[in-house]
Amino acid sequence: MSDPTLKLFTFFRSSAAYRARIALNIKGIAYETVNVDLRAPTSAQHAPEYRAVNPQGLIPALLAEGTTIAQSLAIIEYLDEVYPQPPLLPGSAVDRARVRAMALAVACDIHPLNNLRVLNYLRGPLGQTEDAVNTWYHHWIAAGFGGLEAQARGASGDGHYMFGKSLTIADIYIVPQMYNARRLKCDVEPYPTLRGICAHLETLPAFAAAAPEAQPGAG
Ligand SMILES: N[C@@H](CCC(=O)N[C@@H](CS)C(=O)NCC(=O)O)C(=O)O
Repeated sequence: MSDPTLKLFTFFRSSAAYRARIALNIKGIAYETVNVDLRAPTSAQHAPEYRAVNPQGLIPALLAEGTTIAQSLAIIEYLDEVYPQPPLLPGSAVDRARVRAMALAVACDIHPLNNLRVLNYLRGPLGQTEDAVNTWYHHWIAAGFGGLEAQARGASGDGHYMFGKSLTIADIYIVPQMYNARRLKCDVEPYPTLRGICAHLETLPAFAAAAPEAQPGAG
């Protein structure tokens, strides 16, 4: 399956873009990429050319059907609607709500607190030390992962997926967040269910090909 009009604005280290890459790979969709280097001094997310694409100045953004879609969850649900196989949400309304709740715990409650611009604001205008910034980062990972560990323990069918026995959006959200938690040296020992699920998911080709190290220009 391929749609030559799809273009993903991405950066190898962005966990929100990592989510979109996983979804595109699961669906087997070919797409073009545009690299948006978030690192200072480039900070391409703030350049006028990128603000014209996504005025929020955040990645990912997906160019599809002649328009731009921002927000990874909007992108992924769009892909799921237009390319329904394999489905990324379960069949019943209550199960879909439970899966979305786990994805949103990452998207709304963990990631925004630890995003680059938040950490830079702590470092810059608020004058916090690198130790304080790391403490902040670890605190919000622990607060979020504690709840997700309990949710996944109750919802995972076989310890391979966050919900039931097949891939859902919740899996697409946990892997990049776990990747970042490890990169920032958070203690992930207290989350054996999440660790087991991620260890399985990371072996799947769609996830492996989306990993930061697998992206052109990573490093
Ligand atoms: N809720 C957004 C979050 C997007 C986001 O925060 N992306 C980060 C990279 S992971 C970004 O562009 N950060 C740029 C910055 O903080 O300046 C989504 O799910 O797409």
